[in-house]
Amino acid sequence: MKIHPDDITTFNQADENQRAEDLDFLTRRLTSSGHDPDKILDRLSDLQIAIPSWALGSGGTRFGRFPIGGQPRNLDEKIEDVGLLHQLSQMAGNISLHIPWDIPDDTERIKALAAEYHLTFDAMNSNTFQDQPDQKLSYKFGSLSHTDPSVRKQAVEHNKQVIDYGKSLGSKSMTVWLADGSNHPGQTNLSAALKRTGDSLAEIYAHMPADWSLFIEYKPFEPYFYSTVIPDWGTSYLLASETGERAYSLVDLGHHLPNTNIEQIVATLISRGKLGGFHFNDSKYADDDITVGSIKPYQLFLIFMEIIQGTATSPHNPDIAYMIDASHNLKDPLLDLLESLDAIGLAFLKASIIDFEALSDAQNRNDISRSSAILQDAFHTDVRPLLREYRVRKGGVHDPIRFYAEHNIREQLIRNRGKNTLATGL
Ligand SMILES: [Mn+2]
Repeated sequence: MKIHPDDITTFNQADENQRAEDLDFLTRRLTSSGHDPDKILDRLSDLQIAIPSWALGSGGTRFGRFPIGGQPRNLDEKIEDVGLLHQLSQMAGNISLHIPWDIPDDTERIKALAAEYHLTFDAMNSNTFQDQPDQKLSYKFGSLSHTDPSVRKQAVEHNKQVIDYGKSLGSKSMTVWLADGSNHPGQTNLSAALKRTGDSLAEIYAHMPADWSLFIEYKPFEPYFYSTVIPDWGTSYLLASETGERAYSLVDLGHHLPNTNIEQIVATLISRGKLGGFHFNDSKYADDDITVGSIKPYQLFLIFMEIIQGTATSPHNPDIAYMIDASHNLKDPLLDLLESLDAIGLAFLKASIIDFEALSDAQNRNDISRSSAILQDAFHTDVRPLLREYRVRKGGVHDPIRFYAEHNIREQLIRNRGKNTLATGL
């Protein structure tokens, strides 16, 4: 669904004066503390967040699923939905495909359709964590790490095929989240499984074009509960370093044990030029996959602080591929994604207005109280006027969440697609 530009203009004009006043107040504050709001907005424009093709329908748990109506029935409709998110927010200019859930029937046509919505294809995602109906060998006991070379070969071939799809769509990277692991002590030889995984990754890497990157995602538990082959950033970093120059670690916020200092992991990886990808979500207990920023907004702010500082001092780190990796079990997926985009934009803007010079000075003097005051000052600044201004300037709407509700978009989607549609994905 494309929104008519007149609807956007009408919506934005409604409280134009109030917005101008709010922006003026913030601009004066920022300018007086040495910030250039236009420069900050330019940097925000570079922060495009990929929406995964599997996040547009209702999610579920292993206990059940409560679908909502109007879900996208095919890849075309998924692209339409991401296009809508991007048109409203101006922050979701990429789509991340999952194979085999979203195999493009005709890559040229799909590429052209995405271009119509001003979308490009971000990292491709393979799947060796479940068996497909037509699959010869089972991944029950692993894929890239399997003891049987023929299962490993099948998994490697699948990854190569995903790269080939990505090549024809203009993607430049591949994410491997390896679910391999074990449920029982003694079930696998841990070091041998890691070695086999490294060998499989090397084969996948060798298949990538020279301008592609490989992202290696880690997770401490689930779906296996005793061990996972790539449990933490250290193992991911080790594999990335051994696999090659264009292999990087990918940090998923939910893939850590409770209270892990994720911002420190981000800082360490960037300092070594090895942070390639980042997945947004939030959690209270484990990999809850709920709306980013809804539980720990301060953590998100601290992560962006490390990203901004790190990329300034480690220019050898590549541009980070950002993606929202959440599951929408109760909320309307599109609304939830718009909320996530808001949270990401606000955390980024707050981190952008940190007085880094003063912070560095306070750190060098070991003035803890001053350091923390500098962070609090940025974090508590209401930067919403700046995010609204960004969207309006780029042709989006100042408040995508309100626009979505007021224009009854879900109801329109249900009318167009039906009430009992099902989207492929988790
Ligand atoms: Mn992820």
